[in-house]
Amino acid sequence: EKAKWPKETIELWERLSKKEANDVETIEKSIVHHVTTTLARAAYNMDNFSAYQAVALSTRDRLISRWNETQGQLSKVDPKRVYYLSLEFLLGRSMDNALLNMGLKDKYGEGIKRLGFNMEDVIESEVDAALGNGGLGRLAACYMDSLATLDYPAWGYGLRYNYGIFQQRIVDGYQTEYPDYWLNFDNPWELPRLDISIQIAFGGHVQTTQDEYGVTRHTWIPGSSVQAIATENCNNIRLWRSKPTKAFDLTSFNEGNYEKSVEDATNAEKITSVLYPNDNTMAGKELRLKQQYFWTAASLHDIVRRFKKSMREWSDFPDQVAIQLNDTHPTLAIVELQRLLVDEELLSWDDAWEIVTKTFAFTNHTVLPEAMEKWSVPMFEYLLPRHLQIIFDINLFFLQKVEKKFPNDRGLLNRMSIIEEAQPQQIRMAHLAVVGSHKVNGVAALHSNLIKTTIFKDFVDYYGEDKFVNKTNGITPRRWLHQANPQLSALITEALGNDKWLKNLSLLKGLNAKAEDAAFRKKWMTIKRANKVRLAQLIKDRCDIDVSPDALFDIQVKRIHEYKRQFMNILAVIHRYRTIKSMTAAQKASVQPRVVIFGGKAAPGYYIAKLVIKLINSVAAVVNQDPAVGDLLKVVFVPDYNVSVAEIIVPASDISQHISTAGTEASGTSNMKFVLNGGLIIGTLDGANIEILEEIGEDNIFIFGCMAHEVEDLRHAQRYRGVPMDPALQGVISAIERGTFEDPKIFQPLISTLTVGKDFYLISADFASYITANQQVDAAYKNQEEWSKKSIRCTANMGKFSSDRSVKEYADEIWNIKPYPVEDEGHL
Ligand code: F55
Repeated sequence: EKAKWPKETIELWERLSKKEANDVETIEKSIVHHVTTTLARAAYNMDNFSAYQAVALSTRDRLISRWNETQGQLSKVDPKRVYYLSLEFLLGRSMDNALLNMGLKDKYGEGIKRLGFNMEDVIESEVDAALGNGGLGRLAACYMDSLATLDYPAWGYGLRYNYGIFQQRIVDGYQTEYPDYWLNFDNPWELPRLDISIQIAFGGHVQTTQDEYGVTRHTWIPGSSVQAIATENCNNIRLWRSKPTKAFDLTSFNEGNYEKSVEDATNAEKITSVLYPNDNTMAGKELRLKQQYFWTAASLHDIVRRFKKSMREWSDFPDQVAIQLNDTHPTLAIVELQRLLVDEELLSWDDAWEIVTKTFAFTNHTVLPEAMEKWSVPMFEYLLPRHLQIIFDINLFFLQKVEKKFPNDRGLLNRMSIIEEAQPQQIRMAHLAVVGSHKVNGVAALHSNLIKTTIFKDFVDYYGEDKFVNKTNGITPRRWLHQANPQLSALITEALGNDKWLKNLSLLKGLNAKAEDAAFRKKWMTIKRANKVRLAQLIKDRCDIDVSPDALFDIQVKRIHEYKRQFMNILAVIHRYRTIKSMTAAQKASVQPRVVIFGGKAAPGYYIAKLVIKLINSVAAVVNQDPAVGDLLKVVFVPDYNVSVAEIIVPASDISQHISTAGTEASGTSNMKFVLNGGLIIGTLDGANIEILEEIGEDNIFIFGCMAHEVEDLRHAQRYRGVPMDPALQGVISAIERGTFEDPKIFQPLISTLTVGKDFYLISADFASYITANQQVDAAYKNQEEWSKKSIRCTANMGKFSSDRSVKEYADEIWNIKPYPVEDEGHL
């Protein structure tokens, strides 16, 4: 149409769509414009929150115009794209990040100050987008940041939950959960795409017919349907929400059943109501399966619609589309694409299956058996009858090929089958994901090797080694250093002469030389102290506990889980407490003061994890008010740990704890965040700790405990040879049982997990070396000059752990996609 316009019209559009200028006055005008029009408020009834809304809307205007330009240019090139399917995107706040990425934070800060507000308070008014549980969801957010930064053509697909991960409050030492209704006030970071709406079907039955050539065709006749509506954010994430379908409303309504039609509508909206709060455990709920199908079907429909615009052959699909499965949660996408190609596009099974397997790749995040997704066949059949048939066919053809390669091995077929022969039968989603993908990856070197020798061993024998690769996780330095630790970021930029390190993190190596510079070390440690003061204030505000920023800050923040061993940490704290209590005044004088900080949520149904939180709080209550201890030891549980709290905590640590039983933590990513910010870590030889050790060197990390290959023998010895409990640990347990911390009856179920022969996570086996490692930390911290060198060398050698590196490896070795830098045309 543009071609038909007269010259004047085109010129008018071009003149009026020039980008807004970046001077403070223009910025102020746009803020005030949003206050007076979009928000319909006036200066005299403004508060921090409305200031936030106005700054957010103004920021969004600028983001949208840049983003539009990118999308417009990309759609002309139509390159191969990657689609990152994740049920979780743990984004946190957006405004600070967006302003920093556009290089406009200072200008906006100045403008908002002149308008009578303080930028830090305005930033604090934003609520977190907490659509994730922990590491897996935050990884997806970091990857979206890197994909955008590196100009890869990529879309994230997820669900727009009305309720994110629950808010945690501590009542009488116990965790209580509150709904996180994050959309209470409009969300300025999303754009409703009411034009993008798809019908998603459920239930019903399958009709089998012969076509004119005598070929059997299957048609799914659904029993009900809901609508999927898209919302988009400027980070290329498309989130679906469910709505009742018009047609469906009418059916019940016309039958004169008003109540039923309202009930159906409510059920439709339920699908995207709430994020399931379990990490590393499988709930098996019908609503969760509905979520998974709703989301994968909507996303695939959207992907296929975009592909069809290009009028290519179906066989070109894998050259245009790569789909990454973030864990097994989106595995139904494999089945849905096969169904679309065979039932609706009428491709042959084999042609379709070749397209499917070339398109998908699968990331595994755990080896814990309780986390493996399985769906009961009867429930699945009721919701998705045609998909069940397809899964049985995929399994049949797969097992026939296995039988051909390894004949007469019933055991092997049983182990590899997608269907577990239980009562009732179960669908093993991890097996389906492996069979339907061309690449399977783990998230750290140790973990990628472990999956090849344990859960997927038979599949490696069958497919060969090449299908199974490693992609060590990474984190975005834009949020986790530049945004969270602005002072350290500025010092690094000053030291290196520019800020190129932000997009090429290996340049941090240049800081190694600075470790020898006493003046630089002083600046470095002054910033660490300022960050500790900031955290001490948060602890005062949230817990009303006074902690000294001169003490060693020792931090363990992550989801509460037995395998992560927060229990072992608090047991060692009790040991420390008892040691201090037994000391003379002279002995106490040489004790290194320590503040032990915990944070993290327990899944609401995870009884033992919740007891660990209670124990931490009971210990804190006793220790913190014991005059015999004073400032030598403080214990803090920071409630409601989330991304924005992490942004305060991470820069403030002297030491952080990553102490999972070897072989259980697939990677860990907070370990990377702490070390990048100059915090040392104490950890086991597990997950990415091993690779961090390789990068920063053994002088800059405190390693203890057994190795992954020793775990099996240790468990066996414990169980069958009755290895006695570690004596120091025994002393600690006795103290709890004597009632040192509240009524010991409360903690009996927790203590029982340590019974000889049942200590599955090997707390007793690792306890002595854990205590020793903590003593080494105290000793090392006494020498502040040497400690500061270690701290600088930590940051200097963390380049590998940028999510830019991870994403580039995925792009080159799995997705086969290239970046498309977009030129800035200076137009909206
Ligand atoms: C959420 C839901 C289900 Cl059903 C299962 C697992 C989860 C979940 O949150 N998992 C998770 O966070 N896994 C973690 O992934 C990180 C990123 O790869 C790893 O660093 C971490 O080791 C792993 O536990």
